[in-house]
Amino acid sequence: MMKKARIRFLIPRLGAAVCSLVCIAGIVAGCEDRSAKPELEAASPKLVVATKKSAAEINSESRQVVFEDVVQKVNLTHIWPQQPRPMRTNEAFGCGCAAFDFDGDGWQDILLVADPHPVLYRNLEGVKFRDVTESMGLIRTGTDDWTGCAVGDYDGDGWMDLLLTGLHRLALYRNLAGQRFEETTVLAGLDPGNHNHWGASAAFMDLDRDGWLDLVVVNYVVFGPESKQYCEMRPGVKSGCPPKEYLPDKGEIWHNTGRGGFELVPHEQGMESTNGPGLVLAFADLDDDGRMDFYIGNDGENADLLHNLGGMNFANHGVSSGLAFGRELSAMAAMGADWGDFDRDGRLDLAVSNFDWFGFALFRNQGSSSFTDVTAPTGVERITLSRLGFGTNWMDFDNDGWPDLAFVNGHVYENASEIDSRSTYRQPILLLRNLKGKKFIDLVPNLSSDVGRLMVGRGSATLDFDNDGRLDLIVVDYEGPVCLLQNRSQTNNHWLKLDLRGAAPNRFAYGARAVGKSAEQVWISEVSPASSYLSSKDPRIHWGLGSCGKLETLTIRWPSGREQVLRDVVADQILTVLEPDSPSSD
Ligand SMILES: [Ca+2]
Ligand SMILES: [Ca+2]
Ligand SMILES: [Ca+2]
Ligand SMILES: [Ca+2]
Repeated sequence: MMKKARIRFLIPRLGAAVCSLVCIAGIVAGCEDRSAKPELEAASPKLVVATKKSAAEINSESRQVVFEDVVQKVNLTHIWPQQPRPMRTNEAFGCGCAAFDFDGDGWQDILLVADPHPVLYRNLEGVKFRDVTESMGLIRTGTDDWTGCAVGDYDGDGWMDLLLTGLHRLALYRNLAGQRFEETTVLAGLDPGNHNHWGASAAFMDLDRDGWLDLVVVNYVVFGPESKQYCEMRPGVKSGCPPKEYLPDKGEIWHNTGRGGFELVPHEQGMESTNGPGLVLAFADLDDDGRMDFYIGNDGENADLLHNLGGMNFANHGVSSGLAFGRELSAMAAMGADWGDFDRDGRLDLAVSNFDWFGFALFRNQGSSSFTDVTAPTGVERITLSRLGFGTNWMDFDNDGWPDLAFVNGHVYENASEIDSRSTYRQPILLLRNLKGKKFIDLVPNLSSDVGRLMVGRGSATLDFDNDGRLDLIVVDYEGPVCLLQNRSQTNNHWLKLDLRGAAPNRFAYGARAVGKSAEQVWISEVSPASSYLSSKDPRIHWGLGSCGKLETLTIRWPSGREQVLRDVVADQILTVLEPDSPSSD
């Protein structure tokens, strides 16, 4: 029995931007062959032909994609200061950023991790941002070495809460109805000193399916004032030390008690089996059992894949899954990671960034928790070889349905060129266009110079800050101004954005899976904002639909296990779907 879905359409709130795209879309029904359709010309792509491809080829591949750094226009004023020279590892580590809607007005706000405190910008309807750090209670004094951030509604009150990680620091903030953040670290059973761990990426996710968001914090190495501070990678060239100089640290899993706090899950239930030094984690339900599994990227050691066995027990399938190593079975320096179905076979694949001269990695999901390294055949190895990558995000630049890939880059040694003459400290980002799941090409050489500026790239997060159906990207330049790449691509392609709202206490439906189908095409995403490096993205699911004006079916598997099927879902809207309150809704 089909129960009526409780759906709200947000379009009337979103103003002219969305309306104009809807108007461009016109009247459509399902997917048609759009090969004969005229394409709109891009606004002002500055074409510089820098590869062996013909100018015509480059032109046709990149003309739709236009990004512009709009920080000045929208009043994002933060600048990260220059770090000391020589630079120690903790000074090169960098920081993350987050996109989330802290005040529940439908517009994604931006948080930048910084010292001595983060900077929070309220999004004023996609036009401007206003610094609300002080009025929201996030000012701190005398503390530095903040690194990452995680976002999630840990107390189930419908407001997004915030966690900050750092070197021997941790801070949990409860969101008081979008009016103020109140620090609850100690109250929630967490340690403001992070038990002397060097915290890196962290994430909220309901791991035992009780509805309450648990917390995973990935830790880096054992490091303190007594540790070796500087190394000479070449005689006379002083820099921070590689992780091998220190003991690797392991992460922690914290179970949400449902009574306002967390308790540590014993290490032998999972984290004991991981390798460290941890940098990043990313969730996906790989065996389809409704329990979220997660990848942990380590620095110079095998990566881990924690398979969720239920009851807060985990088994490490890193090696058997094929995700533990990069090229030539060597461990990666896995800084950034993100799941996305690049070949559109209905299975989530994994992209991972890496140190320079090794190539990043793209792992194709073969099913049964088994992965194949397709970095070389897809062209990703050649494109990424000279880069040292951090932030990693799947994002469909042009809404053609094929998830594209953004990598944010910058070396860890400010004197990198003195250590290896081929290396550079500041590097441009990579915007890799996905050519139908077979090849990737970098569009940055063909985009304007503000997009390809050299930076000390670290964290990054996708978001649609202006709610126009085109995914934008926020980027940390750790020694420079924040970068917000507004997507101004001109295309006739359709899109759909899903804002899933689960039953309490997991009100933002973390761990939900959405599968869209139309004719032979499939789209799959899971609600899991933790990704990239030290960062948290816009939690709404965004799909480019190409020529599809509607989805024949949209199946949502809620974290509770309920499945809901919506039919004939029209494109070009931000669709809020509320979890039905009775079981077996379809
Ligand atoms: Ca907001
Ligand atoms: Ca909350
Ligand atoms: Ca796939
Ligand atoms: Ca946008």
